[in-house]
Amino acid sequence: MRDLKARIDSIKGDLFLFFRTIKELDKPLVLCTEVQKAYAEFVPQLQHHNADMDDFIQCVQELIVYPPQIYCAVRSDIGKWFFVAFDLDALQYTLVKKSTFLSFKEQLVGVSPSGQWRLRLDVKPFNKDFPKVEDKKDIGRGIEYLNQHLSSYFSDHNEEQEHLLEFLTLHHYNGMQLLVSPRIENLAQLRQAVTDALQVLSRHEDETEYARLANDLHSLGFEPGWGRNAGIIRTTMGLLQDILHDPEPAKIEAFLSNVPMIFRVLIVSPHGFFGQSKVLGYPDTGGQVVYILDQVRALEAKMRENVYNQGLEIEPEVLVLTRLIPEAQGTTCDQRLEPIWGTRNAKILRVPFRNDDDEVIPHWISRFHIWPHLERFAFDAINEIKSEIGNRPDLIIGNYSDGNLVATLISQTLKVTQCTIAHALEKSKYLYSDLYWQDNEEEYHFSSQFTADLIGMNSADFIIASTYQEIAGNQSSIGQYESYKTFTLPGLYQVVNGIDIYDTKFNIISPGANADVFFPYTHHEQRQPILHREIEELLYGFPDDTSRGHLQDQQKPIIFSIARLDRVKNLTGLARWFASSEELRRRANLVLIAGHVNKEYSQDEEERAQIDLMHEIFDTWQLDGQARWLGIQLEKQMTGELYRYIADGRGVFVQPALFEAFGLTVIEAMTTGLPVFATRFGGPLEIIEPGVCGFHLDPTNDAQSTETILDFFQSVDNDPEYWHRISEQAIARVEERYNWPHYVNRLMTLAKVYGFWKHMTNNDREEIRRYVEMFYGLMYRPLVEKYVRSCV
Ligand code: UDP
Ligand code: LCN
Repeated sequence: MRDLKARIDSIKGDLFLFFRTIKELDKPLVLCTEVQKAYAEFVPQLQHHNADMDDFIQCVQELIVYPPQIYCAVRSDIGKWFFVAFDLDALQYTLVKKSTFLSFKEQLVGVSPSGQWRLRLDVKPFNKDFPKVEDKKDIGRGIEYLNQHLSSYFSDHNEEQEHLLEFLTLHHYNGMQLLVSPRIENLAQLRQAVTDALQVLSRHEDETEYARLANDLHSLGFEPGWGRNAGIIRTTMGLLQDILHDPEPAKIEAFLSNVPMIFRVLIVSPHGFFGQSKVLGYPDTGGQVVYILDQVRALEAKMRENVYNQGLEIEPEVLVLTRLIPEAQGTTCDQRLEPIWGTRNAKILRVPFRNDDDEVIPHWISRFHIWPHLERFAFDAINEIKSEIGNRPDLIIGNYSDGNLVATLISQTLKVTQCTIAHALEKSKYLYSDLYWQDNEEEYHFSSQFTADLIGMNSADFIIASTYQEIAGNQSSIGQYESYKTFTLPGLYQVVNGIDIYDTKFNIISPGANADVFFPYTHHEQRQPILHREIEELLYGFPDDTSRGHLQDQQKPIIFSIARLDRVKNLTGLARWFASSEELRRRANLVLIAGHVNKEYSQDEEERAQIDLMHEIFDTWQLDGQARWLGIQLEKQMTGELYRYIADGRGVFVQPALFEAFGLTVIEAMTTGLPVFATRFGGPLEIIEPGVCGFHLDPTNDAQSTETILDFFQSVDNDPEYWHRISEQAIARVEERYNWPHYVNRLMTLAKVYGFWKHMTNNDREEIRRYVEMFYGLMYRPLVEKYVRSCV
C-alpha cells in the first residue's frame, strides 16, 4: 500500500489536472480506451512529460465520475487491482476497498452507494491455506506449483505419506483391488515391500510379462496395475521408492501419472445440438462440439494406451452427456445413445429436459435460456450414467457455464474429481454485461450464467484454459477469468473475490485440430480431389435458398471465413470491410459460410438480426458479383478440403470477431496453410505471432483491418514467396503448439495429480464446498425460479 501511495503522491498534481479534463467529458463512466485518448490529448498541456504518470494512466481500467468525486479502478499488474477515490475539490485521494468502489459504481444504474445492505461474495478466506502461483508468468502452470507443494509436504510430514499409502490402497476396478493390498498397513511395511519388490524385479529382463511376476508381487502385497512388464513396473516402483525417501516434484508427477485411476470419464455439455453431423454453425453449436469430439477420440486412445501399459485388461469408457432434443431437425439429437466415430467405446448419452409436469421438452432451447432446466437434468442424468457405465465415473469434465454447473452437481453428489473448461466466458464477450445485467436479462439471463460460472469455477478441482489470456489477459487487457475476480450485479450481489487467477487449479492446455481432417494443403497424398467438384459448385455456383452471390471472376484469390452467425463473430463486419474497399474487391473474392441465408430457417433472435444485416450489406454495396454467402452445414472432411482448396488458389482466412475466446477456425486454417488474419481480442492474440505466421486485426477499426489485408495482397504481388513464408510458418506453429496427443497426455496427468490432491485436502475443502452450496441454494435457485415465473 505504501508503494501505491508513493506512486500516486509523485504524480498527484498532474493527475488532478488531468481529472479536470475528464470531468469536462461529462460522462459518468469513462472506459480505459477513452481515458487513454483523453490523456493523449492532455499530455501537451503538461509542463514536463512525466513517465510515472504515463504508467499510471496505462493501468487505469475505468473511471466512475460523479464530481467532485472520481473513483478509479487500477490494474497495476496482471491480476493485481486497487481502487482509489479522488476528491477534485479537496484535492485528496484515498485507497478504497473493492466493495466501496463497487457500491460507488452502482450509481451508474441508479443504486445509491450508501444506506443499503448488500450481499457480498468473497471466496478468498477459504483459499488462504492453499498454495498459490507466485509469479504472473507462471499463471496457468498450477500443476508445477502443486507438485512442489506436495514435495515439501511429503518431506516434512510422515502423516502425509500415510495419506499416500491410503490413496494407493483405494484403487479398485469392478471389485478388483489394484496397486496395493490393504494387507500393507503402514509406511514401514510399504517401504520394505517396495525394496523387496525391486529386488525381485532385478532378477528379470525388462520384457518379462506381468503374468510371470504376479505371484511374487502379490505375496509382497502388490496387486495389478503397476505395469505390463518388469521394465515398467520397475520404473513405477522406483518412482514410489524415490518419493518415499526424497519426494522431488517431477517424480511425484511422474509417479501419479502412472497410477491406474481413470477408467471412466464423463464429459458434460448440455446445450445446443450436440451431434456429429449436420450441426456445426447453428447458434449454439460450434467449436465446443468440435473440441469435445476431438478430445474424446484422443482421450480414449490415451486411456487405452495407459491401461495397456499398466498391464490391465480394462476397456476405458468415455461418455458425453448432453441434452436429448425430440425436435431434432434432421440431426441425431433425438437419439438417447450415439457411438462416437473413431472410438471403440465412447458414446454420446442424451437425456431430455423435463418440465414440472414431467413432460419432455421437445424443442431446442438457446444456451441463454436453459438455466431452469439444469438441476433436474443433472439428477435425471445420474441414473442414466450409472445405467450406462455401471458405476460412477472417475473424472467429470464440465464444458461451458451450463456444463460446469451440471458437472458440479454431479461431481458433488458422486464425489468425483471435477475439471472445468469454459471455452468462452460470456462476461468478457459482452461489454459491461455485469453492470447492466438487468437491461439484458430477458434476452441473455446473464445473472444466472455468471452465478453458475462462479459456482462452477469455485467447485472445480482443476481448470483447463486454452491460452494464458483466457485466465489472465495480458499487460493491457483483462483475462476472461480475471473478470470474475471483482464485479457487481447491482441489486443482486457484489463479488469481492470471485476467483484468484493465481490459484494453482489453473492449467493451460491448448486444443488442436483433428489432424485427419485439417492438414497442410501440400500433403497431396492425403488430399481428397474427389470433393473438388462439389467445392467448386459451392464456391462458384449460383444463388439459391441456401446461398447468395455469384462470383464473376474465378481467378481471384478467396478471402474466406466460416463461423456461427452471431454478432460477436462479426462476419457482417468483414463483409463491410470488403465491401467498402474497392481495391480489395478488385483483388479478391469474399466467401463466407455462416448461419442461414433465409431468415425463416433461423430460430435465434441474434442470428436473425445478423441475417438481415448481411443482406443489407450485400444490397447496399452491390456485392453479389464479388462475394458469396453460404448458409449451409458442411461435413468436417469437406471443410478441411475447402480450406485447402482456397489455399491452392493462394487465398487467406479472416477471423474478424469482436472477441474470440480461443478460435478453433484460426488453428484449422493455419494448419491447412492459409495465411490468417484474426482478431486481436482474445485467443488469436496468443496463437498468432503477427507478421510471422499470420496477422492481427483490430475489429473495431474498419480502416486498419482493411489496410492490413490489403497490405498482405500487395506484399504478395511484390514477392510471391511472401504467401508461402507465412503459410509455412503457420503450419509449423500449429504443429508445434496445438495438438491433441500433447493435450490428452497433460489432461490425464492433471486428472491424477489433482485427484490425489483432492483426496489429501478433502476435509479442508469442506468449507468452500458448503459456502458455494449455500450460494447455489440461496442465489442461483431463486434466480432461475424467478425466471421460470416470468415465463409463465
Ligand atoms: N463451423 C462449421 N460450420 C459453420 C461454422 C463453424 O463447421 O458454419 C466449425 C468451424 O470449422 C470450427 C467450429 O465450428 O471447427 C467453430 O469453432 P470456433 O472455436 O472458431 O468458434 P465457436 O463457434 O466455438 O465460437
Ligand atoms: C468456444 C469459443 O467461443 C471458441 O473461441 C473456442 O475456440 C471454442 O469454444 C472451443 O474451445
